[in-house]
Amino acid sequence: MEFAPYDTLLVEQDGAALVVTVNRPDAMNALASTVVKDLLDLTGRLAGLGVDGNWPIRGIVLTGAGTKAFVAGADIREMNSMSPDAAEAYARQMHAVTTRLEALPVPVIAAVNGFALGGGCELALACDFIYAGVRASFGQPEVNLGLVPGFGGSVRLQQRVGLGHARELIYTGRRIDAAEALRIGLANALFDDTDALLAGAKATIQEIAAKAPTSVDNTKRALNRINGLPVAAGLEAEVESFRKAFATEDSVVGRRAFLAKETPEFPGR
Ligand code: CO8
Repeated sequence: MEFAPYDTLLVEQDGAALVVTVNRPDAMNALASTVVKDLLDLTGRLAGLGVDGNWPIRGIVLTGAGTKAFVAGADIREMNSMSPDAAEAYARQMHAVTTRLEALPVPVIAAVNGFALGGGCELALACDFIYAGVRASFGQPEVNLGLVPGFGGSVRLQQRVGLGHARELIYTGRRIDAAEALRIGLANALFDDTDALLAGAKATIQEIAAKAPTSVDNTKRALNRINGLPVAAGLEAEVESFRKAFATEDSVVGRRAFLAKETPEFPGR
C-alpha cells in the first residue's frame, strides 16, 4: 500500500514493520493540528487493512524525529488561544487516533527516543507496549499548565502502571527517566541508543511476523476488551476469542504443522 507523503509524518516499510515517525523536530514533535490531521488520515487508512496476507505489514513502530523528543505533548502554542469547545474537539480527534491504534489488527510499538510528555506520553500509551531509549523521559506535565491529561492519559496510564503511580505522575507533573519507566512497568525494555531502540522494536515485529496473524489480531482485541473487566466477564470474553480461534485456517495450519513436525506457513485467515 502506498502512503501519500505527509507534511508531518514519515512512513516507511522495513521488513514486516511499518515505521511511522512524527516529524516536527524543531518543535519537539509536538502534536500541532497538522500532526493530528496526518495521524487521523494515516490511522484511518490503516484501520481498513486486514492480516490475510494481502498486506505484508505485521506491526507498526511509532517514533519521533530527531535526537531529543518522541513527542513533547499537545502544541502549547496552538492551545494558547483554544476555547473549551475547540479543546474538546482537539481531544476527541486524538481519542480517535489512539482508539484506532488500539483497534489495528497488528501490534504497535512506541519507540520512545526522548521526551514523551503530556499528549506524547498518552500517544505512547495507546501503543501495545513501549520500548525506551536511554534518553527517554516520560511525564504528564499538564498541572504545570493548569490543564489535565486530555488524550487518554487518565484512563491508560492507570491501566499501565496502576492507580498509585498514575496519581503521583499526574499530580506532580514530574518527569521520569527510562530506568524509572522500566521499573514501574511503563516501558517494557531499555535500549542504549536510538539505533538499538529502533532495531529492537523492528526485531520484535519480525518475531511476531512468524506467528499466526489471526492469533495476534484476536488476542490484541481480546486483551483490549478484557482490560479492566471483572474476572467473570473477562473469562467470558476469553472464551469467545478462544472459540473464534478454532474457526480460523491459521489454527488448522498451526496444529497440523506441529503434529507433522513442520514449520507452519500461516495464511492469515
Ligand atoms: N508545544 C509547542 N512547542 C513546543 C512544545 C510543545 N508541547 N514542546 C517544545 N516546544 C518547542 C519550544 O517552544 C521550542 O520552540 P522555539 O525554539 O521556537 O522556542 C522548541 O520546541 C524546543 O524546545 P525547548 O527550547 O523548550 O527545548 P528544551 O530542550 O529546553 O526543553 C522540553 C524540552 C522539556 C520538552 C520543553 O520544551 C517542554 O517542557 N515542553 C513542553 C512539554 C509539555 O508541557 N507538554 C505537555 C503539553 S500539555 C498536553 O500535552 C496535554 C494533552 C491533552 C490536551 C487535551 C486537549 C486540548
